[in-house]
Amino acid sequence: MEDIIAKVIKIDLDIYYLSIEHKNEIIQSKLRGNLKKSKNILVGDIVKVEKIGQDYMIKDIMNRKNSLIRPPVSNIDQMIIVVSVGAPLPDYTLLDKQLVLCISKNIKPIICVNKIDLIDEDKTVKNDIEYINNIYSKIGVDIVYVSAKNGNGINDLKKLLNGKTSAFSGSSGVGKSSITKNIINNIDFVEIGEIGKKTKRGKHTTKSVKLYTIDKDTYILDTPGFSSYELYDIEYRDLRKYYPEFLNYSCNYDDCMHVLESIDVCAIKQNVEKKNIDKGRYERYVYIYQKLKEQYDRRYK
Ligand SMILES: Nc1nc2c(ncn2[C@@H]2O[C@H](COP(=O)(O)OP(=O)(O)O)[C@@H](O)[C@H]2O)c(=O)[nH]1
Ligand SMILES: [Mg+2]
Ligand SMILES: [Zn+2]
Repeated sequence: MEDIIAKVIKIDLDIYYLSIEHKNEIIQSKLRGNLKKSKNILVGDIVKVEKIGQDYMIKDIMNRKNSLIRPPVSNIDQMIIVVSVGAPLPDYTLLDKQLVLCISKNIKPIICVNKIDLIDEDKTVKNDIEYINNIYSKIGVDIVYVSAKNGNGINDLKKLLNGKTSAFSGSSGVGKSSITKNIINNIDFVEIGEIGKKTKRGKHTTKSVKLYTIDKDTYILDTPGFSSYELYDIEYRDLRKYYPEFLNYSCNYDDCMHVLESIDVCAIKQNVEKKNIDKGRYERYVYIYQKLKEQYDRRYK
């Protein structure tokens, strides 16, 4: 029999819930003995499955595109970074950290600007929309403007999700839940929590990371895990690699960190001065760099 290719959407002790590729079908499976010790399967993994009698068995795990430790998940295609132009106002340091995380993990970042219905209420709304549009589209990030309140832009966002595995991130109050609710409205939504109940296992045994199937091959990660935004495995020396606008310029020294070096030798500082690089982005880079370096120094002193 031909192998089935499927995606792990939930793990409940030794039961793996799989969504079959190109189908709206979910099956339960177990791990074949020889895999048990060697591999730690994550939600998001693509696996090869065989049917033995009535049972589905995972016999192989495909190579991962990426994986995260917190939350433990693999093969995230894109991150919908939600920022709000009403309360809470955009936190650009947080936004930049999220972009660094995405770029370092080969996850496509998409900035989702929410609460655009507030545009007439306050001048800061317009300013923030303009700033985001100017600075972040210039460095190659896709931006989508929505209002979870009146539904504007939600269809554009839905289109971007098609055929992809997406995670939502952003601080509390920006509208992640409201947007998600809007998206899964009117879709034949597979509530995997229901499947969990049939196994009669305690709820507490379920790992909190799971993928919602919103269509064939279209998944949304459901996890509270993207809330601390520590860049836990990024070396301060590598931070500069994850700023697309820095890569256009070369400094006098290959190992220039663009922080303590003099402007005479640092092409990044020169181009901040010339306004080719946004000053705010640069200042936040320095701030994040210093935090990462402090962390590093504390660990290795
Ligand atoms: N005006 C306006 N308020 C919104 C919008 N989206 C969400 N909110 C409100 O913002 C608050 C936080 O939303 P919520 O979805 O819980 O944010 P989360 O913490 O990111 O999940 C709630 O009071 C929502 O009603 C929007 O598009 N416009
Ligand atoms: Mg929420
Ligand atoms: Zn430099």
